[in-house]
Amino acid sequence: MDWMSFFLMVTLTIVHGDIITDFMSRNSVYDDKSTFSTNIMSTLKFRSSRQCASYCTRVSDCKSILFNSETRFCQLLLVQLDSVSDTGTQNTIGWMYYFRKTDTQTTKDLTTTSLMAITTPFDCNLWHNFNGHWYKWDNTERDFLSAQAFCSSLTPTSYVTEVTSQAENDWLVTLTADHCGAPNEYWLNGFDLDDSGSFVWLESEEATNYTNWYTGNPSDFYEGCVVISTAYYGVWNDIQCTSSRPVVCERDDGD
Ligand SMILES: [Ca+2]
Ligand SMILES: [Ca+2]
Repeated sequence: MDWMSFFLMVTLTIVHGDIITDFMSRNSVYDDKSTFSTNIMSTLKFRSSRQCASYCTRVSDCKSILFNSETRFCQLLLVQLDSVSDTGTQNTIGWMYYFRKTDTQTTKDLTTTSLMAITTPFDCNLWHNFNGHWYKWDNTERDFLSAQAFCSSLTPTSYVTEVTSQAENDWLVTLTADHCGAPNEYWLNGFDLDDSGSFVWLESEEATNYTNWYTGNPSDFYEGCVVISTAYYGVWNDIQCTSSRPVVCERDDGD
């Protein structure tokens, strides 16, 4: 490395470090640590830890971040990690932990920069990552077949959400009700193929092993499609496929 490159690298490191430390502090104790899924606000993709940190400082509920410099994933956390919220190590390595300074600590910074004057709320029009899958909320009410067509028409292509765990079910409530302020009944991709009352996921073609049926459901009566009520604890109801509901589309990581 020649001196010019070295000088440039040092300069970039210093500038990079300064922007981070204005708002976020580094704590390597929680590098590569994981936490409860309910503590993860969302997972986004940014080019640098600086962009990840910057996004966090503009979202009021974001308390800390884990940024992976290899995959570029940026996890926004609703808590600062401590012995209670730390649930062990991540499946992958390369995660660096930063926590957001308290308001008192940043008051001085606020007056000296315009960055904090920008307030960017959670953007419901973007894809958001949860547990390795991407989700996109859409508030337009369509019948089930149109909702399916809508998801598959997106770029990248996707499918109506298939819920395979309690954590994913909770995430749909968080996304639609908490973040997007639109608690409602949303289509799921389950379908009662043979009118037997047992549902399969149309994308994975697997049986609905995890379910969260509301009492008395599936109730059938020509109700071959499924909705999740994010206004009511994420319970499921089978309804007629010709009803109109909004949708959350899902796609796999890397798609
Ligand atoms: Ca899923
Ligand atoms: Ca029903």
